[in-house]
Amino acid sequence: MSVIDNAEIGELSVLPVADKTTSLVLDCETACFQVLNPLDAICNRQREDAICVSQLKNARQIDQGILQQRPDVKIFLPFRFLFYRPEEVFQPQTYNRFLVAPTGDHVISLVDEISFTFPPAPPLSQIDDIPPEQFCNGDNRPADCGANCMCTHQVDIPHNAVVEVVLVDEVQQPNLSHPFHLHGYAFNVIGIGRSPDKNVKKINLKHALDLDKRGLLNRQFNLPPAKDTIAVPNNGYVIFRFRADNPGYWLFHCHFLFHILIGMNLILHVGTHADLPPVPPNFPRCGDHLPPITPPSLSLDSFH
Ligand SMILES: [Cu+2]
Repeated sequence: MSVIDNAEIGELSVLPVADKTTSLVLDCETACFQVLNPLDAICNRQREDAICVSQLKNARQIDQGILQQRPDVKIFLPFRFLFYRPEEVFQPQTYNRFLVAPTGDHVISLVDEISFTFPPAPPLSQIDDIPPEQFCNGDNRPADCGANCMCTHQVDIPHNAVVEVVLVDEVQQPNLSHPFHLHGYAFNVIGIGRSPDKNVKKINLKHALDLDKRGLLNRQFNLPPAKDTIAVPNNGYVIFRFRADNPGYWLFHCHFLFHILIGMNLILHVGTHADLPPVPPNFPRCGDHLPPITPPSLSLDSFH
């Protein structure tokens, strides 16, 4: 097989080498190419011109713990955009970050209703330089955190736990699949799909939880493939699992750079500091170097 990889958008086209002969090309006018992860995928249905990652089989043996019925930790992560009104963006004496979408909308991103902000120092080597109140997650939101809740989103995971993550696309932009990437691990893709309920036009966290409770999230345990990046079908979901055997602070984020900048990230914190090697002597240190915010002087003196 030869493979055409459109890595930037996470698509992979698979072309059989044998089809290079003229007769075969003529024979396979309808289904010569199979696209991996089509933007309009409904992965729990077979089709001739496309396959999903969840329909691939792993060539290696799978950790049996991954295949057990119930994972040790299950994390639902819905993600969406939050639309700003102009007066919310331009607040005096603030550095407000936002993305201007092709529609002209000013947006930030939320994962589990939190917009990620990077910590002022690296947690791996300078955890004592980060105020504990900087960290948050869906169960521990800062008091008075508004609709654009900004903090360092971190989910704590016990060392060696079997973890299941369910990503739910609440952005629902047609022809846009957010490619989520996890540092530190390859995970097994257990399921990709969209709601089987025809009456539900838009999936959300509540509906995904309900489907899960009713056993209607699509999961398959026959040699689930290993990946470290997965495209979430728009208006759909992805389920993956991994064994948390690599302690540390691992960034998990959409791989569109402009989505990283507006908060479509979080940290999966595996284990404790006792599981980490000591920081080497004289290891370089850094901070955020954020300059003070001062209002511009309007006096004429500033022009001379
Ligand atoms: Cu994204």
